[in-house]
Order: sequence, then C-alpha cells, then structure tokens
Amino acid sequence: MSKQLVVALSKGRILKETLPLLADAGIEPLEDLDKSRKLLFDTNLPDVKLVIIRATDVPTYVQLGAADLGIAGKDVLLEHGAEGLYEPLDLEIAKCRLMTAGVVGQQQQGARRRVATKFVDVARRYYAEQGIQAEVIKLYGAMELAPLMNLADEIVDIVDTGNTLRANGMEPRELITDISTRLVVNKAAMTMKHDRLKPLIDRLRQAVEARR
Ligand code: PRT
Ligand code: MG
Repeated sequence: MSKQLVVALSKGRILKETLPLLADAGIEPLEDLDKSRKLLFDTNLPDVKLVIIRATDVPTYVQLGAADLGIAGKDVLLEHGAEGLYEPLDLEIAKCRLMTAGVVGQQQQGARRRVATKFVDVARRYYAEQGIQAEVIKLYGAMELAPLMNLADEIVDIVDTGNTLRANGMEPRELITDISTRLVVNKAAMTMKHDRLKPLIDRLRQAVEARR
C-alpha cells in the first residue's frame, strides 16, 4: 500500500458541507475545487490527497482500496452494502430522511404496490419487512414524477424540507430511516495504515464534536 492517504469525497451537495468540515479538521485542498476540472487534489497535508467522485462510487473506491477513506451519505452506503468498510464516524452533515411518498389523498391500501426509486435494495428490504409485496422499479432521478405519470403507486426518496414533494402534489408517508453523511474506511487500510489514519479520524471526530 502506498504512503499516501486518499480520501474519496462525494461531489454534489455533500461536498459543499464536507469542505468546511475538513477545513475545521485542518485538511484543505491546495487549489479551489470549484475552479478546477481536476478530480485528484493535493492538500496542505503532504500525505493526504482528495478525489472527488460520484457519491454512489465512493463505497466502491473505499471497498476496493483505491481510496483509504470515503465520505458518503448513509443512503448510498445502505444501498451499496458495507462489505469491506468500517464506518467509524457520523459527520452529522447533509442530514435528511429516506421516506416513502405518494400522491396527496391516494393512500395505499392493497398488499401489493409499484414503487419507483433509485434505492432498490433498501426499498425491497423495507417493504418486505412491512409484509407488503412491492414491485420495485429502478429510476435514476426525478422519482417524484413516477406516481404522477402512473408509473408507480409510491416512491422511496430522500426528503429534506418536503418542498419537492409538495411542489409535485405529493406527501411524505413512512420514515424508512434518518440519513446523514458518514466517514468510511477501508478495512485493510485501517490495519495497515492505522498509525496515519488514527490521527486523521480523531481530528475529524473533534471537528464534528466542536460543532454540536
Ligand atoms: O446527482 P445524483 O442523482 O446522484 O443525486 P442528487 O443530485 O439528488 O444529490 P447529490 O449527489 O448532490 O447529493 C446526494 C446526497 O446528499 C444523498 O446521498 C444524501 O445523503 C444527501 N442529501 C441531503 C440529499 C438531500 N439532502 C436532498 N434533499 N440528497 C438529495 N436530496 C434531494 C432529494 O432527492 C429530492 O429530490 O432533494 C430533494 C428533496 O429535498 P426537499 O428539501 O425538497 O425535501
Ligand atoms: Mg447531483
């Protein structure tokens, strides 16, 4: 394993909240991420590099050891599976809820329903636990549209303010789980690079605790 520590960051909305937290922990990229088309960045810490990738790719990078550490939403981690990953720290950012939702006034009653989501495994597990037979339809975005277009009876999606649902004539129904952003660590790296990982994880933990 190389001497460098590579941290995989989720781009998009998590990144905006991650960078100030990293700065609080004393980790800062040497150039402005927004002004660069690069994906791999040096930091003020000579042995720490950052890669900026799709949120859904973060668990894969860390699992396979291409990155030692990763920062990703719990929703992404639940859907991807946690094999080969430790999850030592809740970063307490980008908080939201994973919920079922449907068209206002169209409460589901039957034991069978069509569910559109990008979280297909999470949805299958959830409906199975509820004893509801669900036909889960994989979508990659704009889940809110599916019930309106009669593609599905319900969706499983992330809800924050609920504005997106409301704007589309939909309402939140059941809470599946609360979501926040987590730090994940490659299991082999946790052993092999423990001396370098431990202080980094400790600094991140202190930064999280200082914000409470
Ligand atoms: O680009 P991609 O399709 O992968 O996802 P994205 O653009 O929806 O989100 P991205 O990549 O910028 O960030 C996704 C991660 O941020 C998720 O994995 C969550 O852990 C976290 N997060 C926190 C959220 C939200 N809040 C959130 N509100 N991810 C998505 N949303 C979306 C939601 O999908 C819905 O469309 O915002 C809408 C709901 O927000 P409200 O405030 O209208 O309820
Ligand atoms: Mg996005």
